[in-house]
Amino acid sequence: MKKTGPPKYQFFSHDLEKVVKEVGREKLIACLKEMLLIRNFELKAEGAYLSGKIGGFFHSYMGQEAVQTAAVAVMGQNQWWITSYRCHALALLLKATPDELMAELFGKATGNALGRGGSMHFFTKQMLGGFGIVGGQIPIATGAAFTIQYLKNVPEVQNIPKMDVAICFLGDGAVAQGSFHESLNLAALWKLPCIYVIENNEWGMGTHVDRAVSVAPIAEKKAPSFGMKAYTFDGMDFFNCFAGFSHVFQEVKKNSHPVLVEVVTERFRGHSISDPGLYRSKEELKKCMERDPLIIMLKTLSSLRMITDEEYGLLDKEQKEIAAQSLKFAEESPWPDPATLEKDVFAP
Ligand SMILES: Cc1ncc(C[n+]2csc(CCOP(=O)(O)OP(=O)(O)O)c2C)c(N)n1
Repeated sequence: MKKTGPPKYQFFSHDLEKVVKEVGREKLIACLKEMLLIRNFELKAEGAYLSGKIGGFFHSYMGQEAVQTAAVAVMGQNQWWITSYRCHALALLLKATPDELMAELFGKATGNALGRGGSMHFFTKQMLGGFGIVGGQIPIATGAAFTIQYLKNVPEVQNIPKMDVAICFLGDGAVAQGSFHESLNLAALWKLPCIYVIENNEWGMGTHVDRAVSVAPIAEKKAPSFGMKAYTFDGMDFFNCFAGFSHVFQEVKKNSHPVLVEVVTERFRGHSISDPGLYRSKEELKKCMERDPLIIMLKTLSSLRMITDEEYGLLDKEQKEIAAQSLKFAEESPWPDPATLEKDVFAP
């Protein structure tokens, strides 16, 4: 159960008109499409899981779509990206195909990790992984940021892509881990271009953030102890996230200094698919789902006359079809050959 009411947040202040003008209709619609793909992909996969076609873990990103969509739209694919086990959206945004991701959930040979990783271990060329260990990705992001800085001084090193920043997504539950504190301390000390993004969806499994983290707002209170700047965004509002990430990206590129961002968001599902979510009431859940990031974006774009309900319906239908096609691809794909079991296993 929640211990207290939600803390009051001072969100990054943005000028909607300016953001819309800067981004333009085409890119905004493309972002909405990406959010619809993430939602429909997970809905389809969830259905397959519940009918016994997918096994293992499954952590839904539903409710949080605006956060990573805005971050990737701002910073582009050509950065080092890393996140926790809640990694379906980031992989889609970094252009892993829905087919290879669905096949990975099914454990098929055509999967993103050849069927060996499952839901928690998606990756792309720029995405250093989904991570099952809470906080495990934070030192790795710090190392990626170190690489960026190191390569600036050693231009003769080749074959390592040159990025501007490393972006590390983590949950509010990971803030209490030692890896968070050690990483942020080193990043600040060595002035590493790392953007740490706490996606505060208020829950770490069934434990409310108020019972797990001693201060709130988290970024605002924690960042000064590392000599870092803090920002807080409204994670349900794509435009606030976009404006906030734009500001932070420019700042980190200019100063080569890490920043701590807290994005206040909601997860619409249980911690994982096997969690019935008995720790929050139906009313609480209903209330948080009223701020669906997809609907907020649709309403904002409609009010600006950039989209009609019919156009939204068509976009949604298109993304549903892509998700359905990925399901078909996964179902029809072959199982991995048991003879390859030891391939790519490095430990003796
Ligand atoms: C080191 C470690 N401790 C405990 C766990 C079990 N565990 C898995 S997820 C989780 C909650 C993490 O919550 P949060 O960081 O807020 O992320 P969210 O699930 O809300 O995205 C815990 C305790 C784990 N995987 N790793």
